[in-house]
Amino acid sequence: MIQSIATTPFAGQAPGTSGLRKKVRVFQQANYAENFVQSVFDVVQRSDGAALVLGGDGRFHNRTVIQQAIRMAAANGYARVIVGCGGILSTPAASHVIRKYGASGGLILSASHNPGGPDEDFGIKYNIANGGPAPEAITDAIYARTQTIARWLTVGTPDIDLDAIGSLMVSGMTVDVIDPVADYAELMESLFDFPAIRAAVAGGFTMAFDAMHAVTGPYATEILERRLGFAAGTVHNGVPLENFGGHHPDPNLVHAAALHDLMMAPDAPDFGAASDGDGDRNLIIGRGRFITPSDSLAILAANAQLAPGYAAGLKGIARSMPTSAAADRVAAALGIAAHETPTGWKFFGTLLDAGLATICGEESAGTGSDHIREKDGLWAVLLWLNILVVRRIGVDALARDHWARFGRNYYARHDYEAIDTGRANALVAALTARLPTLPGSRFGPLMVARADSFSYTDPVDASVSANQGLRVLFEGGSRVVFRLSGTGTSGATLRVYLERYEPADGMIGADTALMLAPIVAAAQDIAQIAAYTGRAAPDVVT
Ligand code: VG1
Ligand code: CO
Repeated sequence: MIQSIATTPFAGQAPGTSGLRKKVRVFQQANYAENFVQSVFDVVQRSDGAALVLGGDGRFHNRTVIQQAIRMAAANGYARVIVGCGGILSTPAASHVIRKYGASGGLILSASHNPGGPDEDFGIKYNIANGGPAPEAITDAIYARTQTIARWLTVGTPDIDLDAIGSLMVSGMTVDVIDPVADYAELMESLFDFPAIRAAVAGGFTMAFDAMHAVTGPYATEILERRLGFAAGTVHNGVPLENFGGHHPDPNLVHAAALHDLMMAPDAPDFGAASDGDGDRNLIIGRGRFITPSDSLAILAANAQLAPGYAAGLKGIARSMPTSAAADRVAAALGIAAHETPTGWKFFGTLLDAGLATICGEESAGTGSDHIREKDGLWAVLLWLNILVVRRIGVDALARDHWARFGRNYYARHDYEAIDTGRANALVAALTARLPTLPGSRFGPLMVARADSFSYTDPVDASVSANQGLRVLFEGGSRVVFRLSGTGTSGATLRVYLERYEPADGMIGADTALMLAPIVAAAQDIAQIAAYTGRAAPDVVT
């Protein structure tokens, strides 16, 4: 029996960079999650017999929304729901499951790298049939629907047993509770040289992986410890917790400080890595050497053909605009296209579907390929492992080798978190107004060559996305980019992206902070960050 529940719209249900993210308390309001899920179901295209994939990163409130979404899917005419056991699916695993089973789309319940728990964050994102995040045309339509919604549909069935693998019926709809790890692990085994990695491990190669008490724990334990033979205990914090142990599941040098300290010690393992709340980000760190995500993208692209899944070479490389240009140099050397998109994985989908790019990446620790349509944390870890063992080289040596060939893009991101929204908007407005006056201006040793607001025209579907970040480009290839985060849940977060290029015969072995100091000073001057934010220094430097 389908029940129609009357409701009224909530303000502010606009999906951001990656889905709708709000405080758990906001999501716990009556009708809040239901309104958003119903708006998705009202808007997205599907045929009779459509399947929906459902899973999340296991954070607090995950099970509640999963149970409700199953009832709502049944009431909205889905023939089948495929849900990860325990309500668990990492974002990359969900993307793969959507593609593998031909689902019409999926709901991924996650606020990704944001903290979890009753007083922290929750999120819902919708992915389309190609496995990727819904493009802006769809998220805009979903948002519009949330502003007019008057009812949501459900069936009055009890909660299902999410912890038993198998099939059952909910009001005429099939629900398949699947092993969340198996399909994904099989895909990874098809892409990478597991025998070569296993042999290196047997020969003494060691690593540490920090799952940050988030969703990748079970995936990493199965793949790294069971299938590749790394010692038990290689996976740290491998048990997913609803509040991620009280930490931010954000794999950067601030929140994965324990891994960083371990890897900087003289007796560190050969390789270190971490992943985020929903498993789509990665941190790569060697003994004594942190690899910036932008460098990781470039190094992976330059060596990808060493992995069986990429032996045929790459069709192109895509990166988000704030990501450093290191990958562009690799693309030029390989004679393939380099694409520059706005921030957010949803912009890579058309390029991947059209065969214009094979590998994509973002400076925010996201890397991935055309094997799915999301960024993929463990994929990046496995490609690194594959390259290291085939080349028989360490992380630091590989990075130095890369810079000696391509030059080095020194890079950092400064985040000013939870600042007043009005002040953040004022900073952006003032800077936008100032942009046309900047070319030809000198800031210390730096001369501004160009300044603009980044606008993107998708080469496949010709859709235009404007206002995607303010860029100040200096002569010689250095630059600073300013943009406001679209994933935060309190106030505004200003991100300042700093980059300096040194050619291969330049200073490629220097300290990043020293090399970027003139650009940091210029950024302060250009955007008046301290005056607008009231902050003397960023909250997070990555
Ligand atoms: C951030 C990153 C962006 C990433 C997005 C989702 O967005 O900058 O590169 O795609 O998070 O990542 P923003 O708008 O806050 O800068 V995840 O792993 O949190 O889904
Ligand atoms: Co994530």
